[in-house]
Amino acid sequence: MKKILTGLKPTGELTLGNYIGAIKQMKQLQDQYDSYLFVADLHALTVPQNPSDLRRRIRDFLALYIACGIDPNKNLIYLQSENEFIPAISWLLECSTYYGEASRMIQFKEKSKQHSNFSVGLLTYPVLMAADILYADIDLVPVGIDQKQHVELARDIAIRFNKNYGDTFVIPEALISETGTKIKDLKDPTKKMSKSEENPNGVILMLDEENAIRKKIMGATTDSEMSVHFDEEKKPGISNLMNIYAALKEKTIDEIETEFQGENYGTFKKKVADAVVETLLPIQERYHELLHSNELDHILDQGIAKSRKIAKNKYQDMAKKMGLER
Ligand code: ATP
Ligand code: LTN
Repeated sequence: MKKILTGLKPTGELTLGNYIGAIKQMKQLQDQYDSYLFVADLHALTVPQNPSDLRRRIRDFLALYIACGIDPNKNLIYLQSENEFIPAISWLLECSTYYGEASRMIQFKEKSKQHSNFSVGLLTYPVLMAADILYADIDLVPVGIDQKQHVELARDIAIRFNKNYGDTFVIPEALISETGTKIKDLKDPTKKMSKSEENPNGVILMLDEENAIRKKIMGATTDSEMSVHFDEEKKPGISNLMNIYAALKEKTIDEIETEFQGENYGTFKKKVADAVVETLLPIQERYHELLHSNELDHILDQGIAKSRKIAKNKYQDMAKKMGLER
């Protein structure tokens, strides 16, 4: 069975866009692959973090993903920072990475421009990401298009290491999902629904309360035509609500057009709000249950034990090949 790995950077809050665009797909992938899922908490440190916020977000993210249906029996789940062999492997890989390669990464170029003083970690970030992937002989890495270049760097490093020291790593591939529907901002449906958006009324957070969800959907920007008809150019607001409804109810756009023929926007929006509430409320309930039990710790304890064992073997193999031996 092929191995797949997802890394979650615990920054920001998860939105309905993340759920429909990424988490739902992950639930399908976990049935087809040997799946690894980890919180990239070491990666979060490349930019300044408030320790107590970071600590809370690490648990929050995990609890939410599991509450959404990421199954601990189908995924090896762990925290990156609890596996000390990963940064050790990263160092060995750094010594097989050219400065030119690392400094050419688009994310590094952009982020280093935003700050006058930035950490060396921002430069070595993709090498640590290569370690995350290569230690476990991962075949496929599902990532957004912004991370594709980093997976390609991991491939280059792996190919070089294999050439210099003998077969050590599986060469991973990025899995870019282009098919997922992009959910748009409810207030400005020409923009992506994004956790970094300043106007909270356009964004549904996974942990929003029922009243807030209903208010945001009832207040979504639409048009003056009064027909539930899909046209992303002319009717971006209604089309976005139709996409949300389609994804959550597993219906086609045609079916939705038929269902709401002759109905007004108020009736349609109420149905969309019902669908979102019906989806999110049980997830939130499970999330709170997880946060207040020791289930999360149990899952992480099991995950890290396996992950460390695999990483330790890989580290020892690499170190030996590189001449680090008594
Ligand atoms: P930001 O909004 O700050 O750019 P983000 O919400 O896009 O961040 P990421 O961590 O980059 O967060 O995204 C995680 C995953 O969720 C990616 O696979 C991305 O494609 C998906 N995703 C995020 N927002 C949406 C959205 N509005 N519609 C569909 N998929 C989304
Ligand atoms: N860089 C990714 C998070 C990440 C990751 C990984 C993803 C860290 N290590 C390994 C896939 C595989 C991000 O910013 N979302």
